[in-house]
Amino acid sequence: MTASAVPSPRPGTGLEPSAPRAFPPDETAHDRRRLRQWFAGDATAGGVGRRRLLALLAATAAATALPGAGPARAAGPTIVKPLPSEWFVRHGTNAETRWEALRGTGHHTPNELFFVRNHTATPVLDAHDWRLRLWGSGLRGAPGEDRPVEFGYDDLRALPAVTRTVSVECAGNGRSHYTSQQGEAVSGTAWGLGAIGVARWRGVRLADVLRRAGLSSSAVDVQPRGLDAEYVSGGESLGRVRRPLPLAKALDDVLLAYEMNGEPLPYDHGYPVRVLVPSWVGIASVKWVGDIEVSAQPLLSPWNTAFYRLFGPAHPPEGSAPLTRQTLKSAFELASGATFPVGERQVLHGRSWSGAGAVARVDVSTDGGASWRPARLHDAGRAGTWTRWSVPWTPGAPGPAQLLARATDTAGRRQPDVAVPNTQGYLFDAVVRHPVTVVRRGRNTPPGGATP
Ligand SMILES: Nc1nc2c(c(=O)[nH]1)N[C@H]1C(S)=C(S)[C@@H](COP(=O)(O)O)O[C@H]1N2
Ligand SMILES: [Mo]
Repeated sequence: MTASAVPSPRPGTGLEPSAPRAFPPDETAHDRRRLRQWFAGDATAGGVGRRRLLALLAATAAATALPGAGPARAAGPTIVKPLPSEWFVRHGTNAETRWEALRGTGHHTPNELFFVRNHTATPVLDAHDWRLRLWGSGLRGAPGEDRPVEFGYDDLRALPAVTRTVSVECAGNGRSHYTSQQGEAVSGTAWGLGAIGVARWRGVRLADVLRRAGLSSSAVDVQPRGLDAEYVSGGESLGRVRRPLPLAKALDDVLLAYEMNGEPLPYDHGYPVRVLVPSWVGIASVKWVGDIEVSAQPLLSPWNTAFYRLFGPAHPPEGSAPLTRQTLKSAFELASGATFPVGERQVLHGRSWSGAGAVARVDVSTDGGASWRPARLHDAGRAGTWTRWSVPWTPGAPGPAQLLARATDTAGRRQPDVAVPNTQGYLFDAVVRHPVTVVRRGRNTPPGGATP
């Protein structure tokens, strides 16, 4: 199969490129129903007791027992691939890509450079004994976990394959800027802007697998679960990473991916198979998927209740609807504090992306936001992935300077100056002020794009 563009969203799914809201109406309405049924005792939270979930929610709203204050680091390496410090910033069990390391790479992030977000540690699995189990009340003839439908690795590889260029971005990407730019205390991994990567993923449509498994017309939620270790938060196990997806999204454009940039998935990115949910927060793209519950009742897990909702003064007490689409962001392919010789023409490079559509334009300021000029776009704008851009700059005077990039997307959103805060620091979307230093020319000029 040839590489295909991200398919244009279908009307009625809330995925239309013009959808102006951060949360598509389908998920908001779906979630309201889900919570109502939960409080009425008809929804299931798969192993986490109702009381525990309520406690987690209450604690989260009060910004106390949060995931950042959670598990002690597992002993031993939690990531398999090498993490040279020129490419990565380490954050506990996670590794963030350095933006300066993306300079000169193509549209797709090389697998070696792709960020890793692990709740625990990468499990090294064998594709030959791997099975994907589908079970639950939303399947015909498979009422329980005792009568699952199973697929082996070769079964999946025998199904029609699709290839798509899609980003994976953590909901917490940019989180540290809530603190550094806005003085907000937020919990969670202090990511810069490097918790995103774009790859060409190859796999099968989740819709094809669900239909082959005997999807029933009563199914409403689909919940993939990872084979990595149970996640422990506040001394208590929340079980293995899992998060419900509304059926409408599961049937729309979700993949079960087994290849990343033309190679089998690397161990750290979900080998042998991961879920890939285009345009949605990274947590939806469950790695090392081992089973998928297909449910006729709405499902809840800590990952769509206590985590991955917005809490805080600007949000409802029970939190926002579960996070779905990513926000709009821009980054320079530059180290923080990069130096440039005064009076020498530079070309600044960067990338912008949006979860609500394609990037329509990018404006750059090299004077701290006083004046702006349009960047030249190097990629045709496409939903689900980023757009590379560049802008020339001749630094005028020695001293500290701030570079800013501000994207506008095809849904009409523009990056604001200030992001609306939330206690867990999700979905940062404000323009980031990138600090650099302009230095006098001379023998001490450090390398940084200067041409002799
Ligand atoms: N099984 C499993 N899936 C997971 C996670 C995890 O810890 N375990 N982390 C999630 C989160 S929070 C993100 S942002 C993405 C990161 O994908 P990557 O590590 O391939 O970059 O995977 C998601 N899928
Ligand atoms: Mo994430």
